[in-house]
Amino acid sequence: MKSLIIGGAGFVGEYLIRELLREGGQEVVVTKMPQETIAVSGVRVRDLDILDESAIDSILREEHPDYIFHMAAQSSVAVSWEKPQLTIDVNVKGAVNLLEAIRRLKYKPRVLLIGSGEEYGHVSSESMPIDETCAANPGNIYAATKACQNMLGRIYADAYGLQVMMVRAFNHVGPNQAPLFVVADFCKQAAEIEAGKREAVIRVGNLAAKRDFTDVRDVVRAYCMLIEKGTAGETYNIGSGRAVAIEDILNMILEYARADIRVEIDRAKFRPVDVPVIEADVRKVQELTGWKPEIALEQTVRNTLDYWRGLV
Ligand code: A2R
Repeated sequence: MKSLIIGGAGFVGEYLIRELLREGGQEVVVTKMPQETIAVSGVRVRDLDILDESAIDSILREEHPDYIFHMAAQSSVAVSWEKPQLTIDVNVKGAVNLLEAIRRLKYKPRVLLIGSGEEYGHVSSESMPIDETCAANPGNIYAATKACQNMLGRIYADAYGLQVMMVRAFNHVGPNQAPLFVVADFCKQAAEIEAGKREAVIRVGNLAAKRDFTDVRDVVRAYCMLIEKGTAGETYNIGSGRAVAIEDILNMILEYARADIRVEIDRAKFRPVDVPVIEADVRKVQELTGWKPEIALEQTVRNTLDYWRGLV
């Protein structure tokens, strides 16, 4: 058995590598961008830009993977507002490049396309928690590209019989996440304050937004279960099933911090459009695989804060 992780040098990729190695019994090949490094040993690493069609073809033909996890993406909502063309190229064209290369193979690997809970966009409170039958109504450019990837995945499964499953991952958090994302951002600021490297003020954006946070280690366990058991053409939500206000997470960090910290609202951290509440209905993945999250949010926040303490 062989797994190929495309875009494995990112935040989630490294956790997925560790999970696959922990499970054992298979070879793991990971692609990364030329300038990136993979910190985990025990895997074979290859360079790949997902926009290079012929390079994808070569890798698939040479490696002949049974499982393909497609993680390569421009993954930040904030960056998607700044760089819409790049986001569309990497997230949409990149996915099509991969699907086309798979279509040309003489066998059918099982493929997981990683999408986002953001795809659902503005959903009324009566429709919470959001299940997979809810229509996508993306509220930002990143979400639109992931909704497009989802539709393409289903079409390739239906039209060409590709063994493609789609996930919509809601917010996932943990140590090593870039501080572009809210929990990492707050923890980094708190750790810098504790270390005396900045004044005792955390700058925050929209605290009222509620999101469904899951520890990244739980998320990658779900990916491994789904690539094995998922039904082609189907979409599966991955989340905790519980929306938490950003303010509650901030309060956890303030409580765990070893310093008195003031909070200041920074309008620059607000997004042009922000969705007020996002909460997942995760019964579909649970019923199929028995997966459920095991790491409490408090634990994830503590681990993330400790990670940033170590770094600063
Ligand atoms: O942008 P970089 O240099 O950090 O590289 C990212 C990589 N990537 C690409 N890989 C191949 N060809 C490209 N043209 C390309 N552009 C970017 O994908 C990075 O190493 C990886 C994505 O990792 P992160 O940005 O850390 O995302 P994360 O949190 O690991 O999320 C994985 C998946 C993504 O599809 C997200 O949209 C989804 O889960 O939530």
